[in-house]
Amino acid sequence: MRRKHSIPIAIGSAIILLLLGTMVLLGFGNSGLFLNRNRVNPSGTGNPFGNMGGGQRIMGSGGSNNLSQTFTPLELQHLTQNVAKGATVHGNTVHYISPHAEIIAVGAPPGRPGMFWQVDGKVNPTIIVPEKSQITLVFADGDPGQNHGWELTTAAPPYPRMAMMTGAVASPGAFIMPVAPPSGSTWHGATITFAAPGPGTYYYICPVSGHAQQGMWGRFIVS
Ligand SMILES: [Cu+2]
Repeated sequence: MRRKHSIPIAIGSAIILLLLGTMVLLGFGNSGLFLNRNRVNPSGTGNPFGNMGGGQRIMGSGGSNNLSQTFTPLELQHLTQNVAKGATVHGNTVHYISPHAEIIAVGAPPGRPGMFWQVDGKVNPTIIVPEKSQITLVFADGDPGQNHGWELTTAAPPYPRMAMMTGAVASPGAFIMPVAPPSGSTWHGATITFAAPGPGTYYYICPVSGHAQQGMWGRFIVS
């Protein structure tokens, strides 16, 4: 019995080894299949940095940023108007009732000087989401001449110049590599989804050096 099976097993093993070898080669190539899982899904549900976070620091993680999504200012305005359906606004606090929060974060769009976030139409608002929420974050850079990214961090202000080196990404995938500034009415950005971290206070910042320090941050509370 053992002998009869040994030849098919040997052939099977050889095929599996060949396949594995091919996959490893592809995975390390620049145009490798495996890099695709890091791309932002243009349909808006991708999780481009799902392999980050979970308490890991993100330094040295460059290279997987892909400018795969663009918006017009008008599109972002419409998205922002939709947010009101799942949230209530008191002063400068946006309180999500829905466990599926959709947040629209625009980096320093024209109309106001300085480094700031326009989130859900407000300037650096405090965002409150219920615990165990699933969050969809639509991000775009509206700032002519400046790169911006987005990060949900455990680090509290005041921020040093290299704010992204302090604390950790608060939830796996809650990070967007900096994108290019707008070209005309084409604004670069990305959409990510991530699970709310455990109850507590976190902060959304721009990870580009100096930007959080200059005011590009807001509170993010999970209650
Ligand atoms: Cu920035």
